[in-house]
Amino acid sequence: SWFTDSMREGRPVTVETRHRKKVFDPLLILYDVMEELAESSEFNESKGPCLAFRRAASVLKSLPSAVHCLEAIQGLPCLGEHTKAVMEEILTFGRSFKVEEIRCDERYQALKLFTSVFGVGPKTAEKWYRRGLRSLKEILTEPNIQLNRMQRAGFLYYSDISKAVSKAEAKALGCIIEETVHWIAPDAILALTGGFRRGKEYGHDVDFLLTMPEMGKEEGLLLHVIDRLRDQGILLYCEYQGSTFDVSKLPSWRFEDMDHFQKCFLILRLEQGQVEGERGLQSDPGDSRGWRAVRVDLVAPPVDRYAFALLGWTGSRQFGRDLRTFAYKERQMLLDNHALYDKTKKLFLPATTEEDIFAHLGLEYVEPWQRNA
Ligand code: 8DG
Ligand code: MN
Ligand code: MN
Repeated sequence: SWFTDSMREGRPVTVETRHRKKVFDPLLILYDVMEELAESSEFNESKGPCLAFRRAASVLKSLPSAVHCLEAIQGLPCLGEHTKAVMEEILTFGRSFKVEEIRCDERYQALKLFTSVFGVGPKTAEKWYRRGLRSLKEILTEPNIQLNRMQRAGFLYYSDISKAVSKAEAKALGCIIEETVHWIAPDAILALTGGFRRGKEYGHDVDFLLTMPEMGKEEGLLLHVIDRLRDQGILLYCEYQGSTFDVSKLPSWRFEDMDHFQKCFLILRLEQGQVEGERGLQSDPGDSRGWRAVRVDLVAPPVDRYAFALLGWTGSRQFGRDLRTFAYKERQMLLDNHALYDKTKKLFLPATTEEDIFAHLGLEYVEPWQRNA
């Protein structure tokens, strides 16, 4: 089917596979430490160190096998003295005291907990922490806290949307979205993006891109899709954002935040019976309601930007960052989710496929499953 075709591009990810083995793997511990250090720097608004830790984590993720001595990580890029010191600690003591200190930190714990709620960013989390709040229950019972609509949905569906989405669940959602989109517009173009396109087994949401073959026809599509999902009774929450895309703007290679395409962040109701392999099975015996809430992102770029949007939304975030940096530093080109601009020739380089973009950059095509940096 359509979903299986999208997934065929996917392959298993080494670090994910390793996470499921319960053996002592210093590299895996180091990877987790680097991710936590990155998150902790993010809370402290230390952007430089945060990116350095993320790059280090990304390099570690790409290493294929277990490492049992420090020499094995010598000479690798993006691994500084700090990383090596942590690795030495892990190899000697089996753990890192530095990261354990961070894990015990009250502020870190609170910010991590608060930002795990859909709709709560570091700023809101910090505000709550400063008010002396420490638990989700305290947030919900504190009379002076005003939650916005997104945060209310985040709390309402907290346990469901903090649970990982499986590939089978993503596939079931893919069928629902496809049926809905093609019921409205049979010629609509739909693609699975995000982690599942990269072949990941689990994700925190399911991401899709949709457009129409004729320019401008995509404009009304997303709102139609939302209406149709509501009519089917499966729309639990919808945050819609209209397009703010400006064709004359140069792409920004340091692009980090939201792109300007029309999009929506949804929470959908997924019936357990629609998930392959779970028919008649009860995944959680305590939970008999037979459905779960899942986060879904839909993005609708105009068709002439489709390839750029697909490349950007397929991620990973780190891969996107690395590619944009490469374009800028090595090719004097500006790349983001909307366009590619050649600074030397002073012109926009059009693309209809991801292959076109890699070709413009003078790179060989990189398969989605190879973009798990
Ligand atoms: P996951 O859901 O499995 O946890 O991972 P993911 O699929 O890689 O992450 P994601 O947060 O769902 O985002 C998918 C990709 O889209 C990610 O690599 C970064 C990219 N991306 C953009 N723009 C935006 C945006 O505005 N919001 C989000 N959340 N992601 C964006 O290019
Ligand atoms: Mn995703
Ligand atoms: Mn997403």
